[in-house]
Amino acid sequence: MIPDEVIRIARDIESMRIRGAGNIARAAVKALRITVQNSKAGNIQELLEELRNTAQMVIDTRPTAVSLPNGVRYVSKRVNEELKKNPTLDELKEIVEKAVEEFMVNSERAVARIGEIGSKRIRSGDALLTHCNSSAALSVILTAAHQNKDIKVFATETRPRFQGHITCKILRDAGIDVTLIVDSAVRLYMNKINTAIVGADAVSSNGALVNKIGTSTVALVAKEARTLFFVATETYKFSPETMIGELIEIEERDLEEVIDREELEKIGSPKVLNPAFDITPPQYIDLIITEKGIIPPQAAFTILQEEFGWLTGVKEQLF
Ligand code: RI2
Repeated sequence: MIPDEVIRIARDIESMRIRGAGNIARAAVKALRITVQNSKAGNIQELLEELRNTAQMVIDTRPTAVSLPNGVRYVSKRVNEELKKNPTLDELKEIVEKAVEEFMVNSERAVARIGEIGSKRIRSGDALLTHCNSSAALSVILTAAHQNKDIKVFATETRPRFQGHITCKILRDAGIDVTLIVDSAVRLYMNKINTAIVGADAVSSNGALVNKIGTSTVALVAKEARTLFFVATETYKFSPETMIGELIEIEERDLEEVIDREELEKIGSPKVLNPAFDITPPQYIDLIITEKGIIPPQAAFTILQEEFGWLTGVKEQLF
């Protein structure tokens, strides 16, 4: 039986009530803790089955964000190590709780570290542009502002969900000079921008970025205008599956996010596509700011190899 609270978390991730690649990973990992706390398992095998069910449920909510499986993997790896020591049921539960706590703390620390590292690349007087709402990208911008650097920020609306509004609110609350623009105005203002900075939902082994729909247009326009394009991301958003040739699935969301049914009928019911993400090739990315340091996109493979070793291509068993 999957606890109601876990089902609620899965629904909230799906509906984007909980959103942002980092936030959803933390919510998924928290769901594992809730599973253990509500467990009815009488033995270890039953507990592992409960954990597997929760893991599958949260991973399936949003197919693009690799932070979900990677967050779950973090906990699963600790459990698998512990299993070799023949733990009791209670000891195993304790390991899950500890691993969850560790993931929470480490992932929050990573965002702060990305801010410290990335802010060194922001100068006083810079005009920045950001797309969507990324806590990693905002960490860089907010840290630069805390260092009393005089910056202004252009924030795109980010149709269709308008996450740009959240970005504006956060930056305005921090007293930063922010201008909201429609997504299609990016080219008009790009010549005024020193650096465009965005987050990541996934980074592939060749350094390509998967991020909110419209990101690749921002990167293309930045390249053409000779504006720097930075990505701020924790290393757990790098996709190990891409090392063995898997493609990152682009989530297609409900058309009603784009247009309501009544209006759709009025305009003759055309087909509607609503991809949540797009792909920016590595040659459009100047650098990737991670908690481990600044890397060129070409170093993505090294990060993955360090984190996951050489994959065999055999799908690993979670829990
Ligand atoms: P942080 C978001 O996805 C955006 O695409 C954002 O750039 C990315 O997650 C990373 O966000 P969505 O949940 O983890 O809005 O940096 O679809 O907060």
